[in-house]
Amino acid sequence: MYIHVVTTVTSLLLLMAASIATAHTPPEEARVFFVGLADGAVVTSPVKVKFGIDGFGITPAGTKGKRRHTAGHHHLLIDLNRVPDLDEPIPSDAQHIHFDQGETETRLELPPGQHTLQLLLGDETHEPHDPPLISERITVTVQ
Ligand SMILES: [Cu+2]
Repeated sequence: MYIHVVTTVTSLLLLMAASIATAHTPPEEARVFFVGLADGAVVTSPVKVKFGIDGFGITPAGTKGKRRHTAGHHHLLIDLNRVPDLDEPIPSDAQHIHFDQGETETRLELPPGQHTLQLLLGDETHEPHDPPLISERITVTVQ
């Protein structure tokens, strides 16, 4: 009982500290995910990829004002072996695709074979949120 109370108070304090520390903190239940594309799917190129988000919003890169605290934009990570540095802006190259306009889907040209896909939300300056909103990394096979 005593331990339980201490734990609860500690997590409450941590929660308060977190919300004071940064305005770019998504709620704990927020998540990003692929819509209609399952891990292990066999697909043809171009692959239609839809980005889902729950508990947080979508807004274009560079958004000013309060909206930037409650929304971000999607990034598609392609064939990455590891998650990029979550304390830095997300790189922009063929393996890190930014959806600056707040797009929620794309048609992706991929060569035949296995590919991994992962979503990572970024803020107005393309930095991941804290905690990051990152999807499961799925593997698809392009025929
Ligand atoms: Cu970005």
